[in-house]
Amino acid sequence: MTLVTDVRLRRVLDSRGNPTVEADVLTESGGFGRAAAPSGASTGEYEAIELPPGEAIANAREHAVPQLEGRVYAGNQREVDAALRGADGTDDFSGIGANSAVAISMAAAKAGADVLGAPLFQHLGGTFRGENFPTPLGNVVGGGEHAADATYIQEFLAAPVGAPNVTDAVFANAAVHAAVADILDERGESCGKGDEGAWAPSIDDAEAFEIVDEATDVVSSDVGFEVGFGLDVAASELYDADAEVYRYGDDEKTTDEQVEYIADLVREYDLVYVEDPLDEDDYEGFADLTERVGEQTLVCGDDLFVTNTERLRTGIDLDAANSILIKPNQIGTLADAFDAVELAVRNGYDPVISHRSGETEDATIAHLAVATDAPFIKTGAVGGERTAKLNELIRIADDAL
Ligand code: 2PG
Ligand code: MG
Repeated sequence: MTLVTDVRLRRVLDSRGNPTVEADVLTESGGFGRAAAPSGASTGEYEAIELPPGEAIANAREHAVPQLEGRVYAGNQREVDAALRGADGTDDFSGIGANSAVAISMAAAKAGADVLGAPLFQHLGGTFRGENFPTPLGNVVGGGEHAADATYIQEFLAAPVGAPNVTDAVFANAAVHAAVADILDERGESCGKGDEGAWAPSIDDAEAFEIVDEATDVVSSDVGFEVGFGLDVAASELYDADAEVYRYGDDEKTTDEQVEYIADLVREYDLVYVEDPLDEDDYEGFADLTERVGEQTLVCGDDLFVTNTERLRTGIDLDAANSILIKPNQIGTLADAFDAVELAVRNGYDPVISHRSGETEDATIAHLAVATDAPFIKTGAVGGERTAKLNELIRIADDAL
């Protein structure tokens, strides 16, 4: 039986050195699952609420754990996640914290898989055929909220779209990361890394485009398949709502100029992916851009949709995008994340499964991406908390789990 007998919660470290919530779920038959909540820095205004971990744990112990222990089955994800919602009693998980909720939800899924003796992606995805692997988007240069004194655009993402398999794709992104370091070195730019392990040089965005374009070209000819790149503009962080302009330091752009700027970048650099090119409230600006470049590239909503089916429904009605970023902690449970994927796929939107800037060694999103047959997974290029997911993808492909 997969009856949940124990739910244990604790504070553990995340990659920024902050505390986060880890959950253990144990079942009657000896099943075990462990998972930890990630945490964002450029969080969307409409995300589910992350509480300070101590408070999230105390509230979950008081309200959620008694509704789970001896009452729900770990193999029945919908039941677990409904119990979490019921115990929380709010729309945005501000009762027990989305960080407690997502850690318990993912740990229960792992316990369910453990009882079945199946890898998590099979438990979650059922009929996975093992043919299409998600292409990893690897953050190689970045700034924004993830690093001070670096680019305004938050993430420049290597995208090995021509890779014949996931292993080659993962190594191609690491090679782009290394090639960027070489080019920065040649240009005399020393720098550190941002929160996701991307280089964070004090250069302007135009120079970053040159460098990433060169690095992806070099790696592409080395590996013999196409390696393009994309962006997470994280434009909500650049938008000044009072002045109604996007601020790039002393430069500013109106919404029309921002749409034009991004459309030009898509054409000039053949960008394969553009995330959050406009503010999180600007469905119309998104729709304008999607109309212009949606045939050529993925226009992806992260802060716009926050993995929320209601916001995605609005976007679909307005033709705002053609892709949605899926972050389980933005909405609170795996069942909710699956609902968003399903709605997206039914409406021709590509789901992109994503990490957060604050991460742990938890590799659930690698399984989620495979289980949902997502075309892309965004999970960085280097660094232990990032390679945890990348190496798990390699293992899944190798069937060595
Ligand atoms: C994003 C993420 C992950 P954060 O904006 O897409 O790259 O960053 O977790 O800080 O929101
Ligand atoms: Mg984003």
